[in-house]
Amino acid sequence: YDICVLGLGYIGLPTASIFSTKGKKVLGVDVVQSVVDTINDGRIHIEEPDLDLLVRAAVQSGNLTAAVAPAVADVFIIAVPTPFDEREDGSRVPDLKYVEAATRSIAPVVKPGDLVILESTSPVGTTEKVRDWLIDELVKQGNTEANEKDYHFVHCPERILPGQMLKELVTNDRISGGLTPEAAQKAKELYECFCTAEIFLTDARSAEMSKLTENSFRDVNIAFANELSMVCDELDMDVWEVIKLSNRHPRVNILNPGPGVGGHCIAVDPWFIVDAAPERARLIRTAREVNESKPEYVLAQIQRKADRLKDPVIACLGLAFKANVDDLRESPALDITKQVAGIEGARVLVAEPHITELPKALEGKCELMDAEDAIKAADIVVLLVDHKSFASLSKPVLAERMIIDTRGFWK
Ligand code: SAJ
Repeated sequence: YDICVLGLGYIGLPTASIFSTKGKKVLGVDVVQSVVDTINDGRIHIEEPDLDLLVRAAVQSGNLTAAVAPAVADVFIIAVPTPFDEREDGSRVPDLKYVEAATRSIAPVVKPGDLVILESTSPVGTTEKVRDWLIDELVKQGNTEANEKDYHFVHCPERILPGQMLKELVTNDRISGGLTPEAAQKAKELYECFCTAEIFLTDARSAEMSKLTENSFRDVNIAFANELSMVCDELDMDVWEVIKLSNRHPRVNILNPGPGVGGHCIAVDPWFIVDAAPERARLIRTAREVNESKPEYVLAQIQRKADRLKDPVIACLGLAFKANVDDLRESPALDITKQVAGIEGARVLVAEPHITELPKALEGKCELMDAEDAIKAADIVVLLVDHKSFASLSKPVLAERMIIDTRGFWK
């Protein structure tokens, strides 16, 4: 193979597919057999606009094959998740077990001259660990001559936005951070086959830190908006009006308050910086705490309205972590809905146009229904996700309901 991509999730699958459509022979590796079978069938196991078409084209071209174990290739791209463990004080520590396992798994097939690229978002220093794990595994497997100089190691973080991944994969600038300049250059030349934007060369640690910094920047800015929304509530003011006016200043661009920050990137990556420099990363940590407190704050708002009614009917609109995606992981909307389901005497209706059955945590506790039917039946309507389809809900019906619009969507 030209390229072996380890991890066929939200990043690995589009990346493997796009390389295949550019004529590269790609082996996609995933430890889950059903994922491998689905892809070899030309189908997909995740939802992302047009990804199905890309994967089908890649598989039909004969250039993309999936398997549960890696094989000989010139390039290995690691795109596995980097989850975290939670400490008692609420802070998070990155867990690199999947990156380590993926790295060690290529030892039997990697050869001198190969390029090893880490795409997974990782704490500073991880590319160096990848190098060390690989050499350690090679030595363990009997290759006592194994030398790090024979391989090229690079961190080339993904930056694509769920919901518009295929466009951003091609048009976003990228960073190629090598353990050596030669390695960075090699990765740049590889990505140039589909990336039409600029690719910047740097060292691996700077690339790792840049990626974490980008997501932390967004988190801090969303925290500012979320804090402002709570301040305005206390002052009995309309935060949306305040933001709209403030944003008319040429150097002010406040983001949107919401029910909290979800997804597996922005809610996670800032912790990797906090973990690396706990005494210094004060603002980044506080921003995380502000954003993490928002679901509870929204729940209290709902509870106060529910307390005024006997057997309230509450409609929760949206479960996804953000608008127009089907991804419910790390979703504040799901979190809040779970808690609403626990409100004494309440009947909870859920509308989420991107799913056909309720997630396990809500089964038997809520009713999944069409959004229009849900608002008609409800006393309290809670807008949790600004899905496009919620824009056209009946205004007269909404006007007669108690509304908690966490996104300022109906303003
Ligand atoms: N959110 C708000 N208010 C806003 C913007 C977002 O509450 O004004 C919430 C969203 O509802 C969602 C969360 O923040 O719950 C994150 O959504 P997002 O659209 O900001 O970002 P993600 O997680 O989908 O993707 C981010 C992107 N990073 C940046 O924009 C800096 C993307 O480019 C990265 O590739 C991705 O993380 C990643 O994989 O790291």
